This record gives sequence, structure tokens and C-alpha cells, in this order.
Amino acid sequence: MTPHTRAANPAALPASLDEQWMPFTANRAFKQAPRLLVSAKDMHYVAADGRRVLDGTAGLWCVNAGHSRDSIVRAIAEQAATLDYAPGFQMGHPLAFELAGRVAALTPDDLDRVFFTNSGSEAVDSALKIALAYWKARGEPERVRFVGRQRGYHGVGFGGTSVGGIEANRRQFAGQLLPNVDHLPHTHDLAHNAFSRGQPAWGAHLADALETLIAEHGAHTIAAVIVEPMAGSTGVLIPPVGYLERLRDLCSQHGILLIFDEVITGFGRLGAPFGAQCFGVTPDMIAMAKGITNAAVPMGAVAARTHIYDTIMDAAGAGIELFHGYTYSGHPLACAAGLATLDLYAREGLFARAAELAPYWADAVHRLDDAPRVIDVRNIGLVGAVELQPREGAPGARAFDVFLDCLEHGVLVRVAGDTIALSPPLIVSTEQIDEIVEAMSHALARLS
Ligand code: PXG
Ligand code: PLP
Repeated sequence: MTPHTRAANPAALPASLDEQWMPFTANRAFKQAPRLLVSAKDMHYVAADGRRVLDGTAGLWCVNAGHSRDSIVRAIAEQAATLDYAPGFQMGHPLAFELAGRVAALTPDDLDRVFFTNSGSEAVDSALKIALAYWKARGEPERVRFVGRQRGYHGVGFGGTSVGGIEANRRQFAGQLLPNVDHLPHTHDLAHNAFSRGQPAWGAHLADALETLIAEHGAHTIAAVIVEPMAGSTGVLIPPVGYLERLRDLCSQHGILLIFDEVITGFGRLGAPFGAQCFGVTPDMIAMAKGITNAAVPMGAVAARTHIYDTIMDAAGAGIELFHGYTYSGHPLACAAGLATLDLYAREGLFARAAELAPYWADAVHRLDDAPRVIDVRNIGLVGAVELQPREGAPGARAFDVFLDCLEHGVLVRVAGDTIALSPPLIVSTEQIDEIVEAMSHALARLS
């Protein structure tokens, strides 16, 4: 079988496959031609038909140390047998504090107060709520506005959907998203920054749109600006040189909190612990998830500057200070997975490895610059993106064909609109980088 036709042995397919709902999936098409993965180790998946598939996407940008790593597997198994669950409300367990401290040691500056969630979406909504709580505690309750960015992705909670800027993700829910949200322009403009290596030179001035919003609403009404330092989900938009610095300056000047959503860029993807360090710009809060546990157990977190935490604590009366939290905040299995993951990243020097591989990666992905239909190739850290001329009347179809072709030839890539995103685990070898680029090259050559 090829991965996008029905399995030769339909008995191998789950009986309920046709009946159940899948996330962000063309359900009807998928069920006609399911693509199922059944196991994984290091850089490879094994598909339901037994074929090995090289993981060019680290799952969904999350398996940064590669799959089913022994030390993480053992930590989860031992934790499940020792303390499966502990309530997080008015109770606690030591691992959560230990992991929070380890995360704080990786964040820049004094972003040292860590709040655990179970996903990136929850991390984003938690960060937005912490921003509101902070301004109330500071005695500026009128600061309630949020500023996101066009083409931003901040998960699927109502907060994240509201500050997010991917039109398709908002349309079905329009009318009931958060009020008082504005969006900065995105930074993608192929007339100016096509085929950039690393950060594009053009576009820093686009951050000045924040000044316009400040002039319109007054800084005293704006709680926070939230952006991905590098936008991933929308198809990899890399911040122009000077852009994040400009946003930081404007936020500082006007007392607005700057939140970096580092769900994808956190934990080494750009060759540093966080994008904040890669770009040399420090926000006031970081939302993270994915790589925090190598995706082996779901987990997310918010790291906030100490003064944000202190302000909320000091303003509260006796009792609970922040009326927010999840049943599974700091879940013991996630904490065990997180600690084993951070140990593994450190032991194998994987963040530095990503930085060392980045030039090889850049050369490799830019070999696709002249491939048919390619209108842009961009790269940073261990992230690459190849944007295609859309097929007329069928946006996204051409990139999806590349995805299917690569999968058929044993390489997993990820599609966002007409962009193919590449983000292998940080353990990828140079030979495997070549294999990913070869598969892309052949798929592009076969495209109609
Ligand atoms: N913020 C950012 C910047 C993200 O990339 C989320 C929040 C939400 O995280 P959760 O854990 O709730 O999914 C994300 C997630 C893709 C892709 O193909 C990207 C994400 C998720 C799934 C697919 O680009 N990003
Ligand atoms: N809905 C109900 C009825 C609940 O009791 C709870 C938690 O106790 C939730 C939703 C929230 O679930 P979680 O804490 O896992 O986000």
C-alpha cells in the first residue's frame, strides 16, 4: 500500500475510524485514505503498513530529542508506579517545583515564575489571564486590550483564537471571540524578503503599527502584546532584523507587557533554549509547551517575570491569589517526563547541536530555491520552509501533493497552506537532512 490509499488489510484499521472526529484534519478525505502511524524510535516513525518514515517535522514540532527515548520512557513508567497523580489545588508534589526551577533556569533574565498547563493553548490563555490579573493588581484595571498579529497562531482556546490571526481558524467562531483585540500586520512580503537566509533584512518598521494602535486606544488600555518570535503554524515567518527589538522598545516605553508565544520556538528549535535568547529580545512572559516534555506527556507552561508574580501575590487578600488552574497542572507524569527531557537535552547538548547544524541545514534547504513552483525558501535554526505558487483555484493543494509524495517516499513533512514546513528532531544527522531535502526535491520535480 502507499500511505494514502486504504491498507491492503482493512482489518488492521480501527473499526471506529470512520465514526470519530480528528483535530485540524480533512476528516472525510482522511477516512477514505487513512495515514496511520503505529510506532516510533529516534528519527523514524513506522506506518501501519510497516514502512519506516523519516520524521522531518518532529511530530508536530514537539519531539525535539527524537522519539521514544529510553530515559524519558523509564521516567514516565517509574513515576506512574510511584505517584500517578497528586491534586494541584491546595496540595502539591515535589517534582512540579523541581521542574519549574529547571524551566526557570532555561528562561532568560528573571522570567522565573512558572505556571503549568497541559498544552500550548492553555499556556496562552493562562498568560493572557495573568496579564489581566497583573494590571488589576497594579491598580490599572482599564488595561484590558490585547494585541496579536495577523497570521499568528496561539492555539485554540477562546483567548488564543481571539489574539490569533489565521483567518480560517477564526471564521467559524466569529462573533463570539474576545472583544478589544487588535492585530499587528504580519511580516511576510515576498517582494522584499523572498529567499532570505535567516532573518530577513526588510520589515522592522512593521512593528511601528503598534504605535498606531497606541495612538488610537491609548497605551493605558493595552494589557499585552502577544507574538510568536518566529511564527510557525502559519507557514514559518521569520522576524525581520530589528523587528522584535522595536516591539520590545515600544512595549517598554508604554508599559505594555510583551508575551512571546514560544510553543514551537522553545526548547532548542532555534539553537538556543528559547527564541528570546536566539533573537536577543526578552519578553515579560513566555508561553511554552511541546518540547518541554519532548511531547511524551502533554504539558505546557507560562514563565513570567518575578515582578508580575510579586505584584499579583502582594495585592491579594488572604487566600487564593490567582483564580486559575487545571486539574492536571503539574501532572506527575508530565513532570517526570519534563525532568528526564531537560536532562536529555543537557546530556546530549541538543540546543547547541541545533545551532551547529543550522548552517548545514540552511545550505540544504536553499538547494530547493530553484525547484519548480518554489516562490520562497526560508530558514532559521532547524526550521525550514518552502513556499509554492498556489495551484489556480485550489489553494494549498499543491503543497498537500508534496506532503503525500514525500510520505509515499518515506519522509514526513508538514503543510501550512501552500508552504511546506520542515523541522526535524534536533538529533537529525546530516545524511538525514540530505534525505529530507532529496525527498522534497523529487516531490517538487513530480508536481503538476
Ligand atoms: N502557540 C503556538 C505558537 C503554537 O505553535 C499553540 C500555541 C497551541 O499549542 P497546543 O499544544 O494547544 O496545540 C501552538 C501549537 C503546525 C502545528 O502544523 C502547530 C501547532 C500545533 C499543531 C500543528 O504548524 N502549534
Ligand atoms: N468541567 C467540569 C465539570 C469540571 O469538573 C472540571 C474540573 O474539575 C473541568 C471542566 C475542567 O477540567 P480541567 O481542570 O481538566 O481543565
